[in-house]
Parts: sequence; C-alpha cells; structure tokens
Amino acid sequence: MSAAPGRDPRLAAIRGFYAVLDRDDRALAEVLVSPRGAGARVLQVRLKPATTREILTAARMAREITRHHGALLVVNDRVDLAIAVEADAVHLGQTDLPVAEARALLARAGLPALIGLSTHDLDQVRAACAAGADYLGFGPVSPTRTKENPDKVTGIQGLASACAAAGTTPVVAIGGLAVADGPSLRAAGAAAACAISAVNGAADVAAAGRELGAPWYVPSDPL
Ligand code: 3NM
Repeated sequence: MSAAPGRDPRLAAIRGFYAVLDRDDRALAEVLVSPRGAGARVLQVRLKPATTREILTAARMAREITRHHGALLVVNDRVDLAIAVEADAVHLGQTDLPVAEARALLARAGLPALIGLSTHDLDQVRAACAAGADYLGFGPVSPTRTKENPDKVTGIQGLASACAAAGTTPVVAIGGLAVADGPSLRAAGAAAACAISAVNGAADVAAAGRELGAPWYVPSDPL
C-alpha cells in the first residue's frame, strides 16, 4: 500500500470507507464525512432517479461539506456537473463518456479532476487501467438491490483477482457489502469499500461507516 512514484496525492483519500450520498440530505452528508461521524475521506454524489437540477443542488451542498472537512468530492456519471461544482473527481460507468473524452473535457474546463471507473470483470479492469483511470470501482462483490441491472456477482475471489490485475491503481470494492466485510475486502487488496444501503440505511450511520473503514486504519499501519 505504499505510494507509487508520481502517484496523485489526492488518491490517499481512496482508502477505508468510501461514502455515497444517495439523497439530497445535508445531515447525512455531514455524518458521512465528519471525523466525529463516519469519517469518510471521500464522498460520491449519486442520486438515482433525479433531475439534473436535483443532482446539482445536492452536489453543491456536498461540495460545501466536503470542503469544510477536507474530504474528496466525487460526482457520479456527470462530467458537466463535476465541472459545475468543481468536484475533485468524476466517477464513470462502462456506458458513460470514455476516460479520454472525460479527461479532455475536464482539461478544457481547467479542472484537473481524478477519474474513477466502474468495472465488473477482469477485462474491464485491464481496459480501465490501460485507459488511464485514476481509480476503479469493482463489483458487485455480493448481491445488491441498490443498483438497477447489476452485473454478475464477483465474490471475494473475483475482487482479489481484480486488485491483482489493477496493480497500483486503487480498487474500491462495491456491491452488497456489509459493515463487517472490511477485513476480508482489505485482505483481497481493495483500497476502500463502498456500502450504500448497509451504511446509509443503518440506525447509526456514523458507527456503520467507521466499522466498515476501520481495517484500513489499524494503528500499526503506516498511512
Ligand atoms: N455499483 P449497496 S453495485 C452503485 O457493481 C453500485 O459497480 C455497483 O449499493 C457495481 O451497497 C452498486 O447498497 C450498489 O449494495 C451498491
């Protein structure tokens, strides 16, 4: 987990609990990224279904909160909205803009945002790395009801193979994860873990997020 030469320092935030804001809810955003809450270092805005205006409003609010807490703001799917709110990263799916086109648009807008790409099998992992994605999502590791038409479940072995294939590119495990899954996900080589329903739907969101991310922050582990 040591930093590779030339690695973008912003990628240090892709570690432990990767939080998703799935509704326009300021209190939820605050508890996800506050160090007194779940303590996520990264927050992705992913509202589905939602209008462009609704996503923009939530992303502006999340920009304010992530800036206050020094966390990374990621906008899902939408390069235009990432530019509008000056996000730190945009997260793309397999059917969204290709990495090169997204990178070119961001450069033209003067926003050197990171680009994350969702992957679901080893071929996609290799292609994403070749295309220059800064980090990868990989899943669904377990069955999920949050995503429409999810890909085939990869299991923890599939995740381990993906992390090996990704090399130094950080991999965020996603899909049907429980808050107790952190140790096995970390052992498989994931840099971070994203759970939406298990954290955002928990009675104690702060405790759930902290539990998921804790294995990446054991005291003996150098950052
Ligand atoms: N992407 P939950 S699975 C947004 O496989 C998303 O790429 C996935 O939600 C993928 O933690 C997923 O509630 C949903 O299962 C994750």
